[in-house]
Amino acid sequence: MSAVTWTPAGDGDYQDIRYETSGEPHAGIAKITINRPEVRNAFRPQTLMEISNALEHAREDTSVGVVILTGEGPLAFCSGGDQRVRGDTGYLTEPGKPAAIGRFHVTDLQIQIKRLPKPVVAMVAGYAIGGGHVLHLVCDLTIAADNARFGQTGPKVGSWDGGFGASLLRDLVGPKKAKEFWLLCRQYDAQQALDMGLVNTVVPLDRLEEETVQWCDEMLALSPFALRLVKSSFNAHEDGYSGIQQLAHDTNLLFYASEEAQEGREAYKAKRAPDFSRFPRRP
Ligand code: S0N
Repeated sequence: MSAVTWTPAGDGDYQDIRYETSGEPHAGIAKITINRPEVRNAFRPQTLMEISNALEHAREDTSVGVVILTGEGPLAFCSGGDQRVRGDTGYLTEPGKPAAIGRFHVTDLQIQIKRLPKPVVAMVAGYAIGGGHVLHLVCDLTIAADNARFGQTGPKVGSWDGGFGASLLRDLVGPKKAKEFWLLCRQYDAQQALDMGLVNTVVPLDRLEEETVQWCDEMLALSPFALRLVKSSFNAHEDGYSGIQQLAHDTNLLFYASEEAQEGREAYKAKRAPDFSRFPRRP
């Protein structure tokens, strides 16, 4: 496969991430890299706000069809919440200020990844641990390097993610194994992760990006609207009314292109009664 040329994109002044898009012959991919290798790519609120901003760019950019989420370097995808800025009421944007109010910025980001109408692929080298493990869970696909290690540490560090961290993990590996993750806080290697259905494939570390880009290229050759609907179909039952809303609004997008919908719009603008008589009442 020919090498990928990555070009910085988005707002360009990120501190904690890199946001890049691919050039020909692999155009159509946006890559978000958590760039805090000194802490195994742990995220602080700033990191999460920047990933969120980059995802919004990827969503709005009609040349982008697939997003890769990854971590800088071979040692970690992400080691979860940066424990140095964990306050008494969540994670702090102004660490050191005794009165600072924290929150979980990661909640919104997890939902944003799940609802993004383009596939998101986790490209995992090294550790995907704690909240970093949950980030790969919410991605649509996971390509793992052979040095990848997966696990939850919550009960070790006095926390847990009973939302996606429990439910999506249970969906993927079954309830007994998911409880093992959380109740024992063990780590699992890439082959174990593949065997339990936690990742899509495992490749040698030096082929990780090549393989991930190949999977992206395959998706980019497919119908973008069909991929959008496939993703929202998987999401529909998990996301309650919001999931159904996404599917429903996607059907609106298609219906707007029809003469039947346009008759309603044109009649309103012309201040006349709409005439739907020429449209079939489908069996
Ligand atoms: C990743 C691990 C296994 C890597 O081990 P390794 O390779 O031996 O490296 P270390 O020497 O341990 O680490 C290198 C340097 O990086 C720092 N560092 C690593 N991880 C973190 C981190 N998460 N926060 C801050 N610093 C980190 C090390 O301290 C070391 O620094 P120096 O060189 O200065 O000593 C290993 O590092 C490890 O186990 N890390 C901790 C993993 C962990 O427990 N993460 C937090 C788990 N919790 C969450 O992620 C919760 C996230 C969250 O936001 C949330 C979401 C929903 C609901 C609740 C929560 C919640 O927080 O409660």
